[in-house]
Amino acid sequence: MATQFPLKPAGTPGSATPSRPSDEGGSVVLERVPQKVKLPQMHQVVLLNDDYTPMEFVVVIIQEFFHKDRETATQIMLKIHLDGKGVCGVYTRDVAATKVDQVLGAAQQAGHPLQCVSEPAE
Ligand code: TYC
Repeated sequence: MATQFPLKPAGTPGSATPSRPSDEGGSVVLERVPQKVKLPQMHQVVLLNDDYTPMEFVVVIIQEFFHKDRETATQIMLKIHLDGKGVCGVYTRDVAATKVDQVLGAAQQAGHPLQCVSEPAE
């Protein structure tokens, strides 16, 4: 879809203003066109609890991939440990999918069964 510039000459197709005769010195009246952009659907990246992945590994993962400080990462890890799952961050769909891939790759490389999913937020 083509991007609509917010201002366009009055009298052009779609405009509420009628066109005017062209003998007025060549001036062009611009009118504001309401933008019809929607914010993208956001996706939350969720880590799942398991009985084997070390707590320290999960804290480092949350720090590394979700840019949380150590204290916040520890709180999120403990929430996951107690509740079974927890949100580590909210992103556009592609960024969330990349985070999931990064977490699963790091967990697999380290030999831990840590699971990570993304889901639409709200
Ligand atoms: N339950 C794990 C343990 O006791 C720790 C853990 C926390 C694992 C969060 C996964 O997403 C997780 N070692």
